[in-house]
Amino acid sequence: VEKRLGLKQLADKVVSAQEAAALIQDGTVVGMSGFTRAGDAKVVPMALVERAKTEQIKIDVYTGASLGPEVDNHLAAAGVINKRGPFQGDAVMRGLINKGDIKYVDAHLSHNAELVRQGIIGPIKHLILEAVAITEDGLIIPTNSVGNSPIFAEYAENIIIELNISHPEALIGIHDIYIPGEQGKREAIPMTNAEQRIGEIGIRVPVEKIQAIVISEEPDAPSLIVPPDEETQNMANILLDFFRDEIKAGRLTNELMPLQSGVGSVANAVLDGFADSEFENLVVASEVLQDAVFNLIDAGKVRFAAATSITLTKELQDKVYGNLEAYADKICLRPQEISNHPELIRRLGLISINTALELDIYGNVNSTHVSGTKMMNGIGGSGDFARNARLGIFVTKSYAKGGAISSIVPMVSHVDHTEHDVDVIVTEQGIADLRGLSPKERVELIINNCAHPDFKEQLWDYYNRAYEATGGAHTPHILEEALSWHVNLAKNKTMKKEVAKA
Ligand code: 0RQ
Repeated sequence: VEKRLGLKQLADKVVSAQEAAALIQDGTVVGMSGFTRAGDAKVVPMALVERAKTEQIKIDVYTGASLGPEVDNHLAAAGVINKRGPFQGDAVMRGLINKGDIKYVDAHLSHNAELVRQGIIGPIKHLILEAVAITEDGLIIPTNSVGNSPIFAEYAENIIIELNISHPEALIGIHDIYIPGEQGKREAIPMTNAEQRIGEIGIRVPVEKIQAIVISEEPDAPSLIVPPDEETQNMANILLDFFRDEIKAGRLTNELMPLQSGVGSVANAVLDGFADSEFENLVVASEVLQDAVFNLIDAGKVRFAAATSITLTKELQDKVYGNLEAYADKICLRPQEISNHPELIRRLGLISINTALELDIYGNVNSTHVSGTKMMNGIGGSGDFARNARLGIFVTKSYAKGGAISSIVPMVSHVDHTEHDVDVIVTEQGIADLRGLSPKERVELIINNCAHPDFKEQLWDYYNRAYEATGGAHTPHILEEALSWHVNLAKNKTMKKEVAKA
């Protein structure tokens, strides 16, 4: 502990998790560190769960992104969370959101910091921040994620540190903390390639803001992704062929452009597909580094990877954290405001790969709402990237729930990424390159190349009748019928219907 607590004057701030949790006040806004189950505040929230057994306490919780079971499961189930933002990915939390018990503010992850600056999120009474060390000169070194912690630290009234001594000391030096100033007075962000370091290795805060320090040894909850299967492997192959065509067309080189890949099993599998390819010297400029990125570093394919968090399965956690020194000069963790900054995504020319729940025949994408009403996880950073990337790619299997659901529908039941933000769609069936195409030109590619064979005829039937009914309008729809596939699903547990043969 002494080695990790460089600022000796803080030694008398060390308290138990219970004592720290007692500082949190009912009805306040609390920021917490953590991004996709990495670098989460853990022991103080669990002490709050205990406290809630004998006392009514409700708080608004803002984080980087989704947290592990301590917050998004246990703290939620204990009834402590009034409002949650900006991202979650937990079955218990999701259930409470969809029951109306928790208010959820699902937001672009790059926007949060500006909302804090403007006082829309706040006033933040406490920040609970997991750190691997506090240096002699007062820098707080975060653990496996940075997320929104720097902006929360700037605006929070009080900071509670969870000094987690189970994280390797080799994390010190991996972070690059740069905070843009006030809008209107701000300089351009001084980064012209993704490998540059532009900030400090930790978060600088006035020492008097540190109210308490709790020593912790809780590891991060491992990621829950499942290994690639035949279909995700196929999607990866389709995407790699697309990149080869882009090289032939002179738009990309063998090093591609910096890659962003979203959360989840599909996105991870797609990235894994690079392992046996000819692409090399790749740079990853993403939000989350999942297993695949470290496998690609090991395979000598990725030369540098920057993100705002590292989220690994148990197996990879042991491998990577047990040998972090070997990766130290190849990885970098930044605030999510920087990893997801539109200015940088556009300047660096990112290739972004995110996952859709469903998409429609014109290319609008729903990434968040099951059948238009029930929240799944949230938009996360997918919108930050899709809109501003050089190439905005969406991947999804063409079907869900054993084939009862078509991921390609006449009209999406909720829009996260409009047709204007979606360049390329990949399913296990094939690819639709929508760039430069008008809505009616897209239909053919999306249905013929990407839809599941079970639903192609039904999609064409809808489109042809919509075309007739609107006299070939810019975006043909039969409004009474556009969402009928979702209605059918609710009533009959399937989107399939008998198509009348002409
Ligand atoms: O549910 O496991 O109960 O069967 O949705 O679907 O196919 O396992 O895909 O794990 O990659 O998640 C969009 C949710 C995909 C995720 C989403 C059901 C399906 C399954 C999961 P079951 P898969 P994944 C950067 C980027 C938004 C945030 C984002 C996500 C479950 O990728 O949250 O991109 N993205 N952030 O059965 C009903 C459909 C369905 C469906 C799939 N059409 N209708 N259910 N499912 N399609 C990271 C961050 O921002 C932090």
